[in-house]
Amino acid sequence: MRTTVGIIGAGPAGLLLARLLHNAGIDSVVLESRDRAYVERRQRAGILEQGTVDVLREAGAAERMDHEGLRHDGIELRFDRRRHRVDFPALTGGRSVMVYAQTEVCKDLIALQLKSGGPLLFETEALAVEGADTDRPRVRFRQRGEGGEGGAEGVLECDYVVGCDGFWGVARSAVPDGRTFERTYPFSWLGILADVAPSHDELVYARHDRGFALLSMRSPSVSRLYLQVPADTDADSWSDEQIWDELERRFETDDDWTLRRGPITQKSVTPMRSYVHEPMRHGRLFLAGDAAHIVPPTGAKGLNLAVGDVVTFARALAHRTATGSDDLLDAYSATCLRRVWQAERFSYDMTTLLHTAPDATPFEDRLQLARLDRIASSRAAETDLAEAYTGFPIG
Ligand code: RFL
Ligand code: PHB
Repeated sequence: MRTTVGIIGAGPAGLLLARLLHNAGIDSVVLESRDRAYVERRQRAGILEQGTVDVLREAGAAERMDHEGLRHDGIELRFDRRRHRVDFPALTGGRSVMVYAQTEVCKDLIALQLKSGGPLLFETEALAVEGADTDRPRVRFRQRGEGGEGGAEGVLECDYVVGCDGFWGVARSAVPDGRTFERTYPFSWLGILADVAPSHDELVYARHDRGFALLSMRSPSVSRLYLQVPADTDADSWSDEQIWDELERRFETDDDWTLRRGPITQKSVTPMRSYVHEPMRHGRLFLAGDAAHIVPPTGAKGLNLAVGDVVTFARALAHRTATGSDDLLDAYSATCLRRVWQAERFSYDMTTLLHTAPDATPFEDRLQLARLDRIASSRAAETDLAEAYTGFPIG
């Protein structure tokens, strides 16, 4: 098999990249280790930045999002039983975000890819990237056989390989002499999906002495909620009733706001990590999305960073095709990392602003409240949050 761009991974990064390349007349092959149903069901991100929405529209992948997505003009911060709304358009010159689940973005991109006849091979696991520092990098892969056993091995020969294979993929290990920057947090998120209308029309980020809580949504009838829990928590150790009781406590206010309860349809625990691998390129192998960097979900940045990376790569390759110049490809890693570190900084700030660390001193607790109070009382501080939340420019 031979193609111009071999893409490993059919998460949002790999799928969007295939679409952008298709639109630029550049052929690609996507290899994905899981099956289609798994990729389409994996519950993850929910918030698209303004820039991500614009990219999906320009790519011709926004028809359903524009019908079903929910435009949000703000978020609520809740602390000390108080409520403070951050008004995005007023603070950022009109920017907002879109609530449209990652599962739906992936479904839309998969449908487009298959409709345009673009090769997208499910149940095909990349085993290794070879020859990244040559003109002909290769991806060795194995296609699952009948019944999930055995399977045939093959080689995909490429001009370029883009590793969009997430944090646990194989591409990153083919970038030698890299440097990693990492931080893990002593807590996780217990996330639930519930068949109940969201209790608020915007997201609520709550800081409470018992821990952080987040109210989000998937649609007008499906709520997505998260609770800060200790790092090694087993999701099944929480009964549904315990989850609702704890959410209720952490969202408590002095007014008559109430939390609606409903049947919980999914429960899972997500660890929290900050991670960056530098550089994001070795020869003709490029890393994009979670393969190169992870942020804790508090800032809602992961998917949006992945989008920025693949837009940067697609532009750089189109530039090379049009002009013969490698300039933008050579700048890829530095261009992406600048935006990545802004998102790392913001995600870290949001995480430490809102979570209670098990070893926090009373002094640090007070500082946290002072930081929240500052955002609630200073337009400059609030604008900083609103600009970062609605997104940093790509490129
Ligand atoms: P993905 O989505 O992990 O996709 C990687 C794909 O590669 C496949 N793969 C392989 N395929 C072939 N061969 C191999 N050897 C392979 N190894 C792996 C995998 O099966 C998979 O299909 O990475 P990508 O595309 O870079 O996308 C990144 C985003 O998924 C991630 O950053 C976000 O989900 C993070 N995130 C959020 N991001 C946001 O922008 N906004 C949010 O509101 C938000 N909330 C979240 C989140 C992540 C969460 N979890 C579960 C980590 C909330 C949560 C709870
Ligand atoms: C979500 O809806 O899954 C979500 C929203 C905002 C976040 C993280 C996750 O910061």
